[in-house]
Amino acid sequence: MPRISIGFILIALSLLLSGCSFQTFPTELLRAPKMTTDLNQIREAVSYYMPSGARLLIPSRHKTVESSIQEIDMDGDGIDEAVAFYKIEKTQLEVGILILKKEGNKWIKTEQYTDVGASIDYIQFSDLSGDGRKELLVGWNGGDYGLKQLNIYHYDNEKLKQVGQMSYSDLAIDDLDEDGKQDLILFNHDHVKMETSASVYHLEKERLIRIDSIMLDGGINGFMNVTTGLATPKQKGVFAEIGVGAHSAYTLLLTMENGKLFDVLRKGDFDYELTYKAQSVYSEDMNGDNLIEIAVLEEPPQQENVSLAEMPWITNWLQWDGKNGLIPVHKNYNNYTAGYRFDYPQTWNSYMTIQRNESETSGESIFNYIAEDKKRLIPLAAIRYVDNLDWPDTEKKLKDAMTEYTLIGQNYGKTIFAAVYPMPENLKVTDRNRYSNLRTNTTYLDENIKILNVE
Ligand SMILES: [Ca+2]
Ligand SMILES: [Ca+2]
Ligand SMILES: [Ca+2]
Repeated sequence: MPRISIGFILIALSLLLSGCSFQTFPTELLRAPKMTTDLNQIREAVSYYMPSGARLLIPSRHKTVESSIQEIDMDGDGIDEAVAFYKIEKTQLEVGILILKKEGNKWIKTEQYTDVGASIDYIQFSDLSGDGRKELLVGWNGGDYGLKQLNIYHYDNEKLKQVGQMSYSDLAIDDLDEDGKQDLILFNHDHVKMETSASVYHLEKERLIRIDSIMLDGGINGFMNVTTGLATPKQKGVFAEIGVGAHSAYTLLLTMENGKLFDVLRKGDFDYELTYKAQSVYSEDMNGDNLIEIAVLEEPPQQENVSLAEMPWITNWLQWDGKNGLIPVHKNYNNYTAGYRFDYPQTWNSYMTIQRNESETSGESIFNYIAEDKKRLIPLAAIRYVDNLDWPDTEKKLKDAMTEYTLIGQNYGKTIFAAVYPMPENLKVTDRNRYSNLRTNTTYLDENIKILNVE
C-alpha cells in the first residue's frame, strides 16, 4: 500500500479549512478534537492579555512546534494550560511568554514572562528533571556569531523560573541511552575559532550538569538538521546533517552508552566519507520500519557530461550496522523541482541509468536500460511534469498516441505523470532478456511515486 505523504494530508486539510475565518495550523487539527473547539477561545484570551503592538511568534526552524499557541500540561495536574509566545514590535529585543489556564469557561492569565531575544528558533516541552512536570525550553535567535541561546524554565506555583541557559548551534532532546532520564544534546560550532563540539547535559534539580562532551570537525559550515531516533532496534542515536564546502554535506551519528558519547561513523581524523554527499539529504525513517536511515547519493552510470547541479542522483538509504559501518536498505529517485519521490524497483541495477531534462515549465526523467554495447540507451519508463495549465493538452496527446501512462498528482503548480515504454522489436537476445527483467508497469509506478511535502 502506498504511504500517504504529509503533503497530501496538508492539501486535504487546507481544502477542509478554506471556510474558516481565522488562521489555523494543520498540526493543531491533527491532535485531539478539543483543540478545534477551544482554539478560538484561547486565541481571543491570548490577544486580550498580549501588550498592544505585540504579535505572536512561531519558531523559525524546528518544526516540533508549529504554532505560536500550545496547549500543554505544564504543572502536571492533568489539565492543559495554554502557552503563547509573542514579540513586541517596537522594542526589537523583547519577547514574551504568556501562560493561561482554564477556569470554568474562561481562559485566565497565570504568568506573563518577559525575556530578551529577537525571535524564536525552537520551542520544546520536556520533562528534563524527571519530576513528572515538563520544563519549557525556548531557543532564542540573535546571539553572537550566529549562536542561539537556549533558556530552560521550570513552571512552579504558576510562575516561570529560569533554571538553565546555554548557547547552541543546534540541539536535540531524547533519552539516548534509554535509562529513563532525558538527555539534552547541544551542538556548538564556533566558526571563528573553527571549533565544534557536542555535549550532553542532565537537568538535576535546578542545575544543568554536563555528562560528557566530544570534539567534532571544526572546519564545517554548520548544522543543517538534527533528528533523533532508533539507529538499530536496540540503540538510539542523534543524526545530524552538517554542511561542508559549497553544497556538500555529511551525516554524523552520535550514540550514548554509560554516560559517554560516541561518534560512531567517524574514520580517522574527522573523516566522514561513509555518509558524505554532494547535496544535503536529511536522515529519516523513510521505509516506515521505525529505524532512521541515513542518505547518500549515488551517481548513475554515463553521467560524464552532467554537472553536479543537474545530476539525476539516486538516493541510497542506509542503516547503521551497530559497529562502524552502514547497511543499504532502500533506493529511490527524488526530484525536488517537481516534488516527488520514486521508490526504485528492486530489479533495477547497474544496467540502468537516468536522463534528466528540465526547463522552467516542464521536465522529464527517463529511466533507461544501457544496452550490452554500452552505447544504446533504451527507455523503460519516464516520469514527466508539465505546468498545470498545459495538462489538458498534454493528456490529449498521450491519449492520441495511445501511451501507457498514469497520473501521479500535482505539486508546485505542476502535474506529474509517469509513462512506460513498449519494448523495441529489434533487440539482440541478451538485451531482450535483460530488458524484459527490468520492465515495470503503470501500477508499480502509480504505487511507488509519491508527492513530497508541500510546505
Ligand atoms: Ca495543568
Ligand atoms: Ca538518558
Ligand atoms: Ca526506517
